[in-house]
Amino acid sequence: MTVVDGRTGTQTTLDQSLPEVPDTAEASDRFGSSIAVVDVNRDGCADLAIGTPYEDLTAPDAGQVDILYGTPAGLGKGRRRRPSSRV
Ligand SMILES: [Ca+2]
Ligand SMILES: [Ca+2]
Repeated sequence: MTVVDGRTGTQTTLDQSLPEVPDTAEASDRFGSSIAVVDVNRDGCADLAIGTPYEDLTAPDAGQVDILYGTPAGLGKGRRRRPSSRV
């Protein structure tokens, strides 16, 4: 999926092959099939919640949600966390 920075207009393609995105890209994951912008850690920078409904975890197609934290330097440039849950 492609994300456009509203301040700079910079376009970034996100998938699970990037170091700031946990896990590995598989065609059947459907990474980014749902997204939400929210300030999860309440630091004033928008964060991106990315749904991957068919990610294999302990069970096939369990699904997960990844959070990419926004920072003044850009999306995914700060610490990262991988909260996983069924989607
Ligand atoms: Ca994956
Ligand atoms: Ca934030």
